[in-house]
Amino acid sequence: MTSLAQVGMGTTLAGVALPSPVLTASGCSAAGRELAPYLDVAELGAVVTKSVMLRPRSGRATPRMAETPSGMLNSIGLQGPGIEAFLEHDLPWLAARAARAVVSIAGGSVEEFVQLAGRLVGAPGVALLEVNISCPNVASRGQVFACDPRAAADVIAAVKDAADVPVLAKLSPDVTDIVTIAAACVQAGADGLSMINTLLGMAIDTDTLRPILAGITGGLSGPAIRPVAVRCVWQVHAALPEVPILGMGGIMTGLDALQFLLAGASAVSVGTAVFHDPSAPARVARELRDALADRGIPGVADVVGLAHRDGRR
Ligand code: RRO
Repeated sequence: MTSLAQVGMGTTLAGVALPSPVLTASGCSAAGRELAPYLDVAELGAVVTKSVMLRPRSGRATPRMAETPSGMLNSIGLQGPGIEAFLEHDLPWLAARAARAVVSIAGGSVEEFVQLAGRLVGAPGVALLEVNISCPNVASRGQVFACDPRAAADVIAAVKDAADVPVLAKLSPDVTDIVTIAAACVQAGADGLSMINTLLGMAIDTDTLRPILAGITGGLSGPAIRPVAVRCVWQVHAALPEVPILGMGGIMTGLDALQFLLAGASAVSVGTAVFHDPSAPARVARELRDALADRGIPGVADVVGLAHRDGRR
């Protein structure tokens, strides 16, 4: 038995030391302020901010959220204040609280991603960039760079040139072979991978006889997608065992987080869970620590990829 106090919760993600392996997930708690009444943002591994674009954006028409069995659909469409307001209001708020920021950036072209990365050079408190090449709620699938290895690599290589912190590529599960996309991003210079973004889904209202979301399709998240996410982390870790992974997709409990670590993630993001429990990232970290102690496991570093140990594929 390992005592609770003895469990090492620190982890390293793409060369960055984090005090906890549990982070927020992009898009689910803006830039962290909403969570402040419920947890100490500095105790999280990091706050992963909502994808920011160059300019302010109002997003898609409403309704843009819908509940589904064990999950939810969103069709937000990259609503946000734009990079200048983000730099003025959001990052300083996190830095003042000694929270680490993983800044998610999204662009419509390689050039937009490069400009965003450039604006973030030297910004206070930025630990990593998460390059969102996988937003499902865009006008055309051609804009989902993560669905094509070449397009994904072009974005990542350009961001790497412009950035002054390690870069994670955020991948989509909506591809034939996620390992091909992961390998292309790593080849292009990604320091790590975030997986997974939401799955493209839709729901139809059987009273109005119309799609529920104004945008028709949306991104599916929550426990419904957890087995898909664990499978993606497993496949990529098996193929690229040295590549750091930030895992996410339907994590509600410490045991869910443990699954991702066992599959090969070095840290995890908690997203959809905060909609009904805003303290979820802190609670998941406590539950994970308890689970490690119960199993006599000294620390997070001892379980990363452990489920692969007998070579079963
Ligand atoms: O803003 C969104 O609609 C959105 C984004 Br950027 C994303 O990456 N994933 C998602 O499910 N929704």
